[in-house]
Amino acid sequence: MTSANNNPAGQNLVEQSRDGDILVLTIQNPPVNAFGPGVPEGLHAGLDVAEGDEGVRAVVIIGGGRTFVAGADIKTFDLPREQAPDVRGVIDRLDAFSKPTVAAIHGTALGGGLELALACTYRVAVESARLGLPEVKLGVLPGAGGTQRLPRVVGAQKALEMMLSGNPVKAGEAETLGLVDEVVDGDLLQGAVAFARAHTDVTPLPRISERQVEGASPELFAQAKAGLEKTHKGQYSPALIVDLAEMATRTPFVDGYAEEGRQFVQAKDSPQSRGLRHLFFAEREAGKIAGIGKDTPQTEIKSAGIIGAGTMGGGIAMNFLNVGLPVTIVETTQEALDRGLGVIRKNYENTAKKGRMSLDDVEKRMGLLTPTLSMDDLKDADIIIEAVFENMDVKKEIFTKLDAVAKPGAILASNTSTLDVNEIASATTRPESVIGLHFFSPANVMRLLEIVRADKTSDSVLATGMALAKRIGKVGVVVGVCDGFVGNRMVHRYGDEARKLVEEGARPQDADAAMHALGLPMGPFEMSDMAGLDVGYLIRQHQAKVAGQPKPDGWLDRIVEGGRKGQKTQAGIYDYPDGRKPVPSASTDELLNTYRQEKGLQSREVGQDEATKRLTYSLVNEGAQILDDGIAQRAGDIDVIYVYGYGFPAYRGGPMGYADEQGLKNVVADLEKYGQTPAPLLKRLADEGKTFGQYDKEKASAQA
Ligand code: 3H9
Repeated sequence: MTSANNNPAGQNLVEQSRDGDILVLTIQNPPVNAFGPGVPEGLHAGLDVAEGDEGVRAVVIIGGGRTFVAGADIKTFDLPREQAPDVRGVIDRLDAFSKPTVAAIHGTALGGGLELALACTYRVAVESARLGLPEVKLGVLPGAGGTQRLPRVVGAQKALEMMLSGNPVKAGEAETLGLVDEVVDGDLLQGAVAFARAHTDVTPLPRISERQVEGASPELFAQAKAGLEKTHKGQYSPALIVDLAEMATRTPFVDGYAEEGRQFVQAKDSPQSRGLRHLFFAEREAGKIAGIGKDTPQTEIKSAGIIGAGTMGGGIAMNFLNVGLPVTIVETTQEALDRGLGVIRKNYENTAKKGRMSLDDVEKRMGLLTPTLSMDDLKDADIIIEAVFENMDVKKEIFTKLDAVAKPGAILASNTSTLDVNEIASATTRPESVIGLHFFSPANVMRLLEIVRADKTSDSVLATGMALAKRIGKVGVVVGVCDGFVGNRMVHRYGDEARKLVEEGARPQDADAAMHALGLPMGPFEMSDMAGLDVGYLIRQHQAKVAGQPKPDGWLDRIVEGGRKGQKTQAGIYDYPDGRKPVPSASTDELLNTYRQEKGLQSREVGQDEATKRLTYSLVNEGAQILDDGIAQRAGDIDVIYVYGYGFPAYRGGPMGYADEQGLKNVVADLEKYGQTPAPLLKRLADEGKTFGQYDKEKASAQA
């Protein structure tokens, strides 16, 4: 079968068949029937037949395979206009078509898929189908009539909700909203044909484009605009969606539709959309592991064991309980166990209070959790995840015990965030079963999972880890063993650069503001305060001791020595008068003044542009080295890690995607200007005029 994304233009990807007086057009463009080249052509060919044959009294459009049309083919967004599939052309034709047309929906009708359905006279769907306009998630707006037709069907408020969240509705709700005319029980095609046949005599044909929008008021749009500051800060396309929906309420369809077409093209060509599209594909690529095919055998995971009921262990346990997997959780004292279980219960009860879960569900999940003080109780677990504090000796001791207790074939995982998984594995007689699963805190919320492949981790264990990530709703990314793996290794370099900026004269809040300017919710110092300053402090002290160097005496060390450890002590680099919100600290200013004087440091004004570049490019530079070291498979993987684990805005494309957008030559020039040495791979790509995106593609085709 041809894939969704490589059909030469002109190919007809729509099968025609007849059921008496009904012409059935089946879109065949696996895997998701994207509206790519060949689909408009095929639909036009079908409509030609329907038009020319008096025996055809109605048309049914259905998707072959697992879904209706899941949207425009995102890969064609970069094509020159004349090569892009003419989605709007076929939609216009359907809107004006002289015979009834019925969209028969299963799987998902998303984006251009739903727009296709909205241009048909009627829509029927199976109960499991979902319908939505997710374009906002790609930095664009519905561009084939969606902004004008959806409000005319579901009303302005619901249309805004659907288009701004990008989330689909289920067929049942769609029927209540009038978006679906009938939910078909049984065979979709038969149901759709019967529906079409029952509507062959309707005149005039109802057309959504001729309807008026209901439920619109100027306040609704003003409120929607105001809300964007919170939900879509810094983003370009959401405000356009609001404006276009508003236009649908007061202008003829054709005017709003023409404006939508113009705005779609602009949004599509924006760096924000390029960034989000890059992330869309990077996330899907990240799930692929070079050399490990879909047929790699996997361990069936029916139960999990977790060692440690602290914040991490508890959060990890919740992921498994949420998908119905029983968990045995081990602690060293009854008190710690009770505390851990109490926190899990409280988390669930809070969710229930917010109405996002029933109390019954809380009990169901808690019922799957078995607390114990004995590691022996882990003997039946299919996977065991160690989540105790970061100490190699303790971890090795635990893995030696696990080796004795765990059943053959069980996966032994460590949630270490920095330690050498090879060394941990060496404490067992089965290093092939050992893997790192680095969850991010809060582990029940953060979507990232770094899957650490140690030297001897078997392919099967790795493939199981990746599948497990998907099952518990995480985005899994494979990384190699090194200090800090991908994310934390980059953060270390970023932290170094942030400290340097302050030494040179920036205030901590300036460095943080420089990253807010890029769209990060937190800058480096707000992040350090949240994580706890003592952790980095202890690492620096330890490293110096091991290296036989004098005790570190940086300004940050002095802050910690003054008892300010971050948010948890309500005082760190910032003050926390209300417990959570950082407020610039006079005490830190004073400490910095003294420090600079003592060390004879010259203070200078550091501009925001310089700070943003130095901080961001320190991430990019370390990312390039990580790539060259083979710790990450792809630059795209690094972006996925940094977006899902560290809050880098997806619409900037992640740090590596952002660097591509800036031009690697410029990145190198800036690094050099500010005294950082560009990583050899970065330098080479810049010299060759290439991007990280090209690097990933070339590597993938060399491996294919
Ligand atoms: C739009 O429609 C604009 C219009 O308003 C205006 C037009 C003028 N294009 O996610 P999966 C690939 S914007 C190209 O792993 P799942 C995907 O890369 C679009 N390719 O499966 C992957 O490839 P590979 C609005 C696409 O079952 C494979 O299909 N629509 C597209 O977990 C399987 O995908 C959207 O934003 C696409 N549109 O989830 C929907 N979609 O195997 C985006 C998927 O080589 N898609 N691929 O890695 C989705 O949300 C999910 O893919 C979907 C299936 C829910 C459909």
